[in-house]
Amino acid sequence: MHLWSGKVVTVILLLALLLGVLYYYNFQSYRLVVSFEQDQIPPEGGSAANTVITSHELHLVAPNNLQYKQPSIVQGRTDVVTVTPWLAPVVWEGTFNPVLLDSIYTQKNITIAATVFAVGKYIMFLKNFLETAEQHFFVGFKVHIYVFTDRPEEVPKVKMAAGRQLMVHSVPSSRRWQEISARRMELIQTLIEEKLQNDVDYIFCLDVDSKFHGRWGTESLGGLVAVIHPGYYRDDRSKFPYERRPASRAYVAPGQGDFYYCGGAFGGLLQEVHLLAKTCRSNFEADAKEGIEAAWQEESHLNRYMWINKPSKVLSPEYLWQDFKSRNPEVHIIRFSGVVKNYAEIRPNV
Ligand code: 5GW
Ligand code: MN
Repeated sequence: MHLWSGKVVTVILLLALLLGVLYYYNFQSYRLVVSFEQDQIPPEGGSAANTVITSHELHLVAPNNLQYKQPSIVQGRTDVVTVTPWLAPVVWEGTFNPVLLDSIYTQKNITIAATVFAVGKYIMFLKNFLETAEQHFFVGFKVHIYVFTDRPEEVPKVKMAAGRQLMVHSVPSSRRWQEISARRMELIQTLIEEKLQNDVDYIFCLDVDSKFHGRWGTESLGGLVAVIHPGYYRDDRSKFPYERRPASRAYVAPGQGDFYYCGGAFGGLLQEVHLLAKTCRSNFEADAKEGIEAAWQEESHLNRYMWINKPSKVLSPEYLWQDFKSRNPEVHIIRFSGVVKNYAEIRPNV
């Protein structure tokens, strides 16, 4: 009897040891996966772990007297996907109530920043961009537009509504697109660090060779916000123009990738966009040191970033169409689109 219970104790101890070893092994491999992905993030501070995200998303208060159409739980858009597999909303016309959203966000007294680069001849696009932003971009909200240009004296005088401001920052001229592109993320990173920390809640980074045609407002707010590229959204992921060389830090392997996102528009909470800009810049620069330039420069790095760091809100191609493309039936409204440009005329010929 005594001997038998001794054996039971030994078996139990052995089992416990085995479980301990298994648990340790599992924990180690989990840590390996995590630290591999963190290679994407610069080690010197600002990593996801020590970034404090103060979110306006967490508590949505509506005014109690607002009258609006009853939302349906069984009827809505059925021709498009309105939620990602990680349950982020995909914003299409007909999925949100603009009056309700505006009344929720008005109470939060938020400020939205937008950055736009107009280097060299791209200054010619700025007037249209700014004038149409006045008509459609966060109308009725506090908006600060930051223009980065080498031609500050050519910035058009556009009349802006109360609470909306234009800030002009000088940048050196550059003949190489690679330099302009590389510096975009750096300038966004330092702008956030040095100027925006205390007065801005959300930021959007937009291409200047585009203009607004319809509402772009509070429905687009989220932690990390990406826009679906209009050129590829019906294609198989094998056709997406991701960076395909493993040597690049923008690499996306075959069989990976959710959507192909635009480099010409992205945004979100200030802290989220800061981490994105910092990470993309550091990966871009580390690639450059090894003589690698990703297929679509920062757009490739952005796509790699969004594959690992899933956007919490995805904007449909309504939010960055292209003027040369005819409108597809699922696109009920074009809100923002890239203008047709004469490359020979506007780009520095290097
Ligand atoms: C872009 C391509 C080749 C050489 C120079 C440029 C360029 C881009 C430039 O000379 N000046 C400039 O301000 N940019 C900024 O980068 C603009 O904000 C522009 O919207 C953005 C992205 O370049 P795009 O719009 O030519 O790129 P795609 O992919 O929209 O055609
Ligand atoms: Mn563009």
